[in-house]
Amino acid sequence: MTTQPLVEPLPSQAAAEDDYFATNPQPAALQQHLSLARAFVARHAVEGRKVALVTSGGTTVPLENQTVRYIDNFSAGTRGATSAEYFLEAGYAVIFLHRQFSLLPYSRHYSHNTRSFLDFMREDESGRVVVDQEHQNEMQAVLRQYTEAKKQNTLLILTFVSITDYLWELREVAKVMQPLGPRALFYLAAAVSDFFVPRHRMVEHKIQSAEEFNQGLRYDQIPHAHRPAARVEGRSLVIDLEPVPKFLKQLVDGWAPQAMIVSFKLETDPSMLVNKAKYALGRYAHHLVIGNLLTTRKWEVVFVSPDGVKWVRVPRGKRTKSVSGIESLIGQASGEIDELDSATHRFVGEPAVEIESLIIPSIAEMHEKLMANAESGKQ
Ligand code: 9Z3
Repeated sequence: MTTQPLVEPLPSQAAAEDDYFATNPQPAALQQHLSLARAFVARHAVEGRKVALVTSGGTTVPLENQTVRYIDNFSAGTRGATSAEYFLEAGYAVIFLHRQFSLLPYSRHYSHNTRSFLDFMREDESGRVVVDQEHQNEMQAVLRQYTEAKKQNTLLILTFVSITDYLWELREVAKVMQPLGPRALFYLAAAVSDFFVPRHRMVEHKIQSAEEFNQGLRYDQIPHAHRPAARVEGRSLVIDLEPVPKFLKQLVDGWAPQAMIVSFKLETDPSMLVNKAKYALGRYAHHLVIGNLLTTRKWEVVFVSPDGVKWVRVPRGKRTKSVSGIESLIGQASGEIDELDSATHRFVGEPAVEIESLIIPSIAEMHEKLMANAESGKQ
């Protein structure tokens, strides 16, 4: 006699993925993005350049199909936009897949809410608009880098908005990048939602704020599985979110099997960071997890790779300013006490060091080694 399992086995990862893409439609701009990506990849493949796909910004979770309301997260895309600049500086061509209206490489220097581009400009005596004297050098340097990236055609900018857009774009662009083999690098800095509303449980129209406008429907009288995921019951907005399939395994094994893959792990509790990053590396078996804490992410990160655990920190006195960051928490996640006084400021005129300027060269070095190994494995 065969015994029946009490619980249905979980669908395999691949089946969950197939189901996700079969039931959550692709973004309208996908095919257009893919033809741009194909031309970009083909060109850089011929020129033998390394290509980094940098993801950046937060993903939305729409509650309605004609979306008025959505869930979002904090990410402004600073990490991604800044990193893209350092990848370009390191000789990579960059596909910058970012949340629409989040920060962009180069223009990020002037689109900050505390430093808008207008603050850098003035009218001269003849009424012509010019960059003020104080910012000439800085803006010239940024403008030159930007112009160079445009001239060399080394930066391709693509957008997403929702979590579903993001997953479609990531999967399809990864496939377009396959011919690059080990020259491709994925740098997954976007803050990706873990939960979402599947299309088949999404209402078409704006959720009404009062139950009496639900066209006579009393959701509490409908079986739970048939209720829309987001709905008004009584006076409350009730939202059931479902887990987004873990796509990283598919990326590593299926969509980009030869590429170097760098993922990020974000936590707020210092005591969890390193373990969660190790867990992710063990689970997905890729090349590098970069762990960071919400409050210290601009000044310290931890590299967790098969080689072990390595902290990357901006030295005190060279740290960028941050309104939301908490400098005194640096060192907490590694159990070290930051022995220097947090009130120490950098010397006037000494530029602050962006942590991405330390992260990217280190990744580029790891990538060189992986490419060399792949090359010697072929012989
Ligand atoms: C990060 O950890 C990024 O460093 C930040 C950057 C989002 C903190 P900002 O945009 O912030 O500069 O303000 N990204 C998190 C990546 C993520 O969501 N990872 C998922 C996971 O850990 C999927 S790989 O499960």
